[in-house]
Amino acid sequence: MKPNLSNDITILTACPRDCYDTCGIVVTKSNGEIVQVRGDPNHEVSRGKLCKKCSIAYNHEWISPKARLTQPLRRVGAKGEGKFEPVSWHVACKEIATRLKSIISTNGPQAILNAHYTGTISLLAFLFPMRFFNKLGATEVNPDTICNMAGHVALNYVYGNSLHGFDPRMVDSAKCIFVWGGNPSASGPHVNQHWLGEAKAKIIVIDPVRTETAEAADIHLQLFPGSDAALAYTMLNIIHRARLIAYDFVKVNTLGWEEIEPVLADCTPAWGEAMTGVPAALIEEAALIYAKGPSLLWLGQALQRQPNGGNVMRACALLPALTGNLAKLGAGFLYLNWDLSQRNIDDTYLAAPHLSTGTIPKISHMDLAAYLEDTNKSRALFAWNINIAASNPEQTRLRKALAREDLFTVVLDLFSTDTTDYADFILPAASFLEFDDLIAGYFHLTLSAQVKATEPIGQSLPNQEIFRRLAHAMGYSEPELYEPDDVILDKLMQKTDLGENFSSLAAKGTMPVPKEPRIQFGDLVFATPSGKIELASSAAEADGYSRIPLPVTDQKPKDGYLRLLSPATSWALNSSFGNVSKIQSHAAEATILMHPEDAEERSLKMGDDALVSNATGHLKLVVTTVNTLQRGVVLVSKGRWPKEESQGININVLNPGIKTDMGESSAVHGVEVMVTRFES
Ligand SMILES: Nc1nc2c(c(=O)[nH]1)N[C@H]1C(S)=C(S)[C@@H](COP(=O)(O)OP(=O)(O)OC[C@H]3O[C@@H](n4cnc5c(=O)[nH]c(N)nc54)[C@H](O)[C@@H]3O)O[C@H]1N2
Ligand SMILES: Nc1nc2c(c(=O)[nH]1)N[C@H]1C(S)=C(S)[C@@H](COP(=O)(O)OP(=O)(O)OC[C@H]3O[C@@H](n4cnc5c(=O)[nH]c(N)nc54)[C@H](O)[C@@H]3O)O[C@H]1N2
Ligand code: SF4
Ligand SMILES: [Mo]
Repeated sequence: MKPNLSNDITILTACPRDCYDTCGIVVTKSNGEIVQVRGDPNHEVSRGKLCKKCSIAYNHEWISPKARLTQPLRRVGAKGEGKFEPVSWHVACKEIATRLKSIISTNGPQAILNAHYTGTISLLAFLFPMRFFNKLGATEVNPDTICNMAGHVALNYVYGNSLHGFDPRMVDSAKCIFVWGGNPSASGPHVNQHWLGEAKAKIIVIDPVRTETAEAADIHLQLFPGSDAALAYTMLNIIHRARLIAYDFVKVNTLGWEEIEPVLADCTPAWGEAMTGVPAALIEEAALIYAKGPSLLWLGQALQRQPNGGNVMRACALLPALTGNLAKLGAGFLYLNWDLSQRNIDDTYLAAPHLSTGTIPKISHMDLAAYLEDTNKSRALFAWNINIAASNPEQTRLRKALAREDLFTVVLDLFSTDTTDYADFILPAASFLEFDDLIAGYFHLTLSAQVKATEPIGQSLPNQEIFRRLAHAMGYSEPELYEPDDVILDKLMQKTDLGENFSSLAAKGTMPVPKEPRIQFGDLVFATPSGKIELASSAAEADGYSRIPLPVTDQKPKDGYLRLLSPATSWALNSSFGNVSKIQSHAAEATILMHPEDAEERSLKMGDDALVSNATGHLKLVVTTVNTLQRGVVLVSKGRWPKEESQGININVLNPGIKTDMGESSAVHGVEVMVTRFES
């Protein structure tokens, strides 16, 4: 429907997807119906345009009662068959509570697993349900282990903080920006186009793939995957020889330089070239530009999705400290800007950990399949804000475990996904267009109002309301479990010091928080054991790691194997939008990108069917030869829905769930595969 401007009303809101952009949105309504969802022209990030995937999805499937889940459903068929009957909220909550109580009395609450992540990052829908799980005492599947835990652990050893990045508003003061292991051309399209694209600084991209971001950069260091620590050390060797180590800064603010310095001698440019595949002269050029600064270092999340991801992150994190590119204008590093306390938002208040009577047990997503197949370890599973059957490793093993008749499974989602197909109860979640909330950006330091533009579709409810109802059915009495949204939003707004309440923020859409740009670590206080930047870390050593990061690389793939990267694509947001029909037609068939010589060596050419396999699984993919990849590396984008594919599986069927060196996190870019001709 085209908007009819005379009767239209517009509502400002924002996008709560797990994305660097956090776009401002204008929703246009005509005669009570949403007729258009588009970018807010006055929003600094979106500037009137959403990304292509959201422009399509938010104007189609996301507002369509036909596409959405509209009522609670109870399983009638076999597990995984996807057959359900509608039931009332009352019946669903009552039966779920009865099962949970019986499991708690026979097996204890830790036999209930709570899997959740960032399907939406609006604060209430993301954090309020934790109040219920804290009270329940369920085992938490440690959320960040599917994404970025190794990086958090590593940066905490060095700086005592991983969530407090540079303030992107300082970009004009920077002379150099490193984008290391991130691809904003897919994963943050507006940050890529505007923030990076308009920066006056020299842009240096470090990525094994010539992405659009790399293509547009001043320098692209196309290294072998997993060789980043060696590259960082080579840069430090160059910087050291050029006398660009910031000794004054290092002396006062860091610990362990005397342990790093002797290691640098062997990390010569020639050695670096051999270890990383990047020409020595290019490493030299990039290192000197960075060291002279002021420089910003963006540490992408892919950087740590490798077997040695924690070590890589610690090695890269040496650069700002040793060159003094920190604690001043135009300098610093950013992993995620998601320290909510910077915005005076108290996540402890939102999640209420005090409701748990003991310590909440945690497991890694890398162990989820193993836990779910073991009746001693799991009797029930909750999955909300997450689509494990599409996005978790060990897809075949996981789905077999999810098919266990006696695994009581409750899934909350907007759509009927591969994961909801395994549920005993599906609970329909309301979308971000259907309830008020707050969104904190994780790149830009912003706070946005997520504003209810319409009633929830059908009987769907926001996550937080679903867990209020479940708390009631469980007979819980703690008032925290029932605190209403508007009361929480008011309390949160009062504490932000913005001088706004929810409605006044809603009228503005998005505000910068803090109001003035801030310098990262401006007070030079670091939350490490010593209070300094720990280049060498006794805490890491006590945890069984080396005291300093090591100049090592991953082993090259075994004979005949290729390194598989499966990063973000601009057509999907993780698995979200895998069901959107217009996107499916654009994204066409699932392909594997490869270097033409790797293809030829395997008697494959453009358009051929290839069998991609390893010990974990196999998958047929269409070959696309490209000159953006180096030899030995293949790429398959993440985000397709298994049930929308002719083979009923996606790339995670090949993902063995290798753990990173730190944080038991996903080393998904460390997977190795064989590629051969597909013979039917
Ligand atoms: N091969 C490979 N696999 C990967 C990755 C990779 O790089 N390669 N990346 C990994 C990473 S980094 C991540 S973060 C994971 C994430 O992977 P997914 O779990 O697929 O993440 P999303 O698509 O963000 O969201 C999950 C679900 O949340 C639902 N949702 C949206 N809003 C709401 C809501 O308000 N309430 C509820 N209950 N549900 C909602 C969406 O419909 C969607 O089905 O995938 C991991 N998997
Ligand atoms: N459109 C879109 N946006 C997204 C997502 C999405 O699925 N689609 N997912 C969201 C989520 S959950 C996350 S976590 C972020 C992730 O977004 P990013 O932080 O950008 O991470 P990835 O998409 O995993 O990979 C980014 C780049 O890292 C490169 N890379 C792989 N291995 C290595 C390596 O060993 N060294 C180096 N230097 N680079 C390497 C890949 O080639 C790729 O180009 O994006 C978010 N935004
Ligand atoms: S997914 Fe990212 S780019 Fe797309 S609308 Fe949402 S915030 Fe903007
Ligand atoms: Mo992620």
